[in-house]
Amino acid sequence: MEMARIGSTPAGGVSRLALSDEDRAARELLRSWWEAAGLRTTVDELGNMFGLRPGLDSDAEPVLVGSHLDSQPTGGRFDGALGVLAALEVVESLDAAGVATPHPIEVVNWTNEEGSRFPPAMACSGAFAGAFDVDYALELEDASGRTLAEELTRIGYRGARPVGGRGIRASLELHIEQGPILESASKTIGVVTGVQGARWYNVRIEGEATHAGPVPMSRRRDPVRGAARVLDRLYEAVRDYDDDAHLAVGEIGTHPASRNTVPAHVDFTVDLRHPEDDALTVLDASLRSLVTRVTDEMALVGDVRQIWHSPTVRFAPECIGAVRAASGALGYSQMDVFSGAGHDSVYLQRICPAGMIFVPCAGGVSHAESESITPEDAEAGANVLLHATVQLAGGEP
Ligand code: HGY
Ligand code: MN
Ligand code: MN
Repeated sequence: MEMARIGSTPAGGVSRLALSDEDRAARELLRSWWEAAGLRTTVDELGNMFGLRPGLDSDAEPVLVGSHLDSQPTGGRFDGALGVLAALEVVESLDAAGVATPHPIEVVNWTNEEGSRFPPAMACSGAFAGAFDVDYALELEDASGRTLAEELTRIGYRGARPVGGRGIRASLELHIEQGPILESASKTIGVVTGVQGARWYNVRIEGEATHAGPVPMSRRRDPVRGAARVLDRLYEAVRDYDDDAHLAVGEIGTHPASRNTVPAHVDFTVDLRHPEDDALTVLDASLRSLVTRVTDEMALVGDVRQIWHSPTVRFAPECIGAVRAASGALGYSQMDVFSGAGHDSVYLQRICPAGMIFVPCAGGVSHAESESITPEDAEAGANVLLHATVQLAGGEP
């Protein structure tokens, strides 16, 4: 709740866009809590923050436990923050219990998980895992043209530590489900088996700017009509594909944006998701072909650029097992869940055994200011995170 005061919105959510002043304040508060817990804080070149709790074997590879503090523009108080703060709770609980683990434990706050301000999502955990070059991430731009590098420097988080390139024993992340499955099934713990695939696009429909009044409708090349037809057909194509196909159009913009000028072009984003990669391949082709068909029939010009492809990921059986065992030993109701939302753990699975724990969120709502969880579910998630972390760090759960 104290963290949620940073970037808090009147409607009860948070707005803490990556590398904003609010993100900096959240990072400073987290660092103060980490240091009070005796953790040594390091920051890498992409602003990823690490707090090290030494293990009995100082040469052993660390278990990473964390999530992200950046939020959507009108985000919720728990998306990301629950996992970062539960990781701190794990360290504090181990210290209070006087428990040491063979492997070190490193708590983490990943930069720009959301990819809302600096698309694509998870680019900084992706660079840590070697999926992107560090320079690619540094050069990501926000809508005003500011780069991730400039903003890291501005808030004082362009660290010295190299990004990734080191051995990791395993990683765990506690997160709210951000969907309705656990709540509908009245289960407390989601044992996350994997994450569905995602493809992000920037689409431009080009027409011809003209006066909103005199020009006969038949002589206009209005890109808004084209975009509307593309979107209508795209929603139908996704609906007709199957119930696991997901589409969101989060940003739409006209240029110029003036009420009495027919725009020259319309830009919009497309977020396609599906648990099966080959389904996304088919939907990619559908998007491209319907943009071509609509723009041909309306004498417009279309451009479809894919800016991100995150393939479907299955988490490590070892981590799934540790989460399942911890949840069982603690007596929580549990079920396997395949994640509909993307997470930094998607990229960590490329370099180490990764796993996630879900807890329910009210109504399955997230990426909205009304996002909420119960303290009991937060505690259950943190307890499972604690015991699964100890197991993966070589201790006795
Ligand atoms: O887009 C996602 O799934 C994540 O919330 N960044
Ligand atoms: Mn998240
Ligand atoms: Mn999110």
